[in-house]
Amino acid sequence: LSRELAERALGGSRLALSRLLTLVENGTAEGRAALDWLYPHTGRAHRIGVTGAPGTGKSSLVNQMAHYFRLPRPDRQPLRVGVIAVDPSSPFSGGAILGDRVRMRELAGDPGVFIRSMASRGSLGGLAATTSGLVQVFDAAGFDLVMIETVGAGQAEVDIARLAHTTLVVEAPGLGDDIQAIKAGILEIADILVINKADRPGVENTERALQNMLQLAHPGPRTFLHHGRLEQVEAPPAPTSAGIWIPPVLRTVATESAGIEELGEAILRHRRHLEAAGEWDARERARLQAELEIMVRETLFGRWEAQLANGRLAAALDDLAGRRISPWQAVTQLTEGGVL
Ligand SMILES: Nc1nc2c(ncn2[C@@H]2O[C@H](COP(=O)(O)OP(=O)(O)OP(=O)(O)O)[C@@H](O)[C@H]2O)c(=O)[nH]1
Ligand SMILES: [Mg+2]
Repeated sequence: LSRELAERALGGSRLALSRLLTLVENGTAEGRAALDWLYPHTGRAHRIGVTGAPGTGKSSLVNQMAHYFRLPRPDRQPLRVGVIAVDPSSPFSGGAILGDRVRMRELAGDPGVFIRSMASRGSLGGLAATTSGLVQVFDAAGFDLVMIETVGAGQAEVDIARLAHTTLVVEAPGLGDDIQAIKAGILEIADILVINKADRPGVENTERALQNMLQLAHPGPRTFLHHGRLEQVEAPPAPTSAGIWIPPVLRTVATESAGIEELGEAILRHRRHLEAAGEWDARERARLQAELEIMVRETLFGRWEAQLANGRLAAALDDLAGRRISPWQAVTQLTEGGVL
């Protein structure tokens, strides 16, 4: 079943793609088998993370960008765009936020855009791993760009941003969003900063605040710091002829399609930068290592949980709470007997 679905998804069937995404999202055995089969076909898609505080206009921007990348340009074919909205606080489809042209295209069955919402709750094997599986499906099915929208600035968003080659952090004037984002360290992961709702008052202040933060954050090889674990794997990349990427700060008004071309082109320019600087492969490797570690951890934990005799955990907790054993003694007790 999964092999057949995967073949049909590769062949361009939207129904097969949709079913496959569901199998993967639900963490089923068929989903896993399909991913095994699809994996050799992955590795080409440009993964773009879009994160920021609630209501800053991420979904509106994603829709506008999807539309922009579909336009034929003198220098390239229309690009195929997959979208994954992780735990959207406002539903993606059916809302007024969907650009009319994009929606019409969807209705007309444009195989070049596919939008998928995903609930974060109850995802098996961790949100980042599940999202990664969905991205692999889009990638194998030939989507050139996969945009991943996440809300907020917590660890989950940072983990998901690590999946991306290019991370957009979306801010809006006022509301102190910039301060929140800075607090959470989300700026560290930004490759492109977007000030959306630039039609609102206070845009200059937000821009100044972001520029100042960037200057503080920037000296030296901060591109290297971006996607986390890289530094533990290899030495910082020496500045190459491709130079160091300094995250641009761009203004947009998603509701009026303003600034979308500049944003779209900045995303594509970032890809070229990563490739020229050798960072595309370095990020890929760092991401694979991070994902592999997470998956091994989940697998071992699952095995440990499965073999645990009834009541053993409760008994150990009683002993811990009663100060009869220490936490490390509890770990030793609970893992002895060749769990792995
Ligand atoms: N004035 C103005 N309003 C905008 C702009 N972009 C989006 N909006 C409006 O802001 C509201 C939120 O937009 P969304 O695109 O849903 O924002 P979001 O960041 O995806 O929201 P969540 O996914 O719920 O966090 C909607 O009512 C949009 O119409 C903009 O550039 N200017
Ligand atoms: Mg949204």
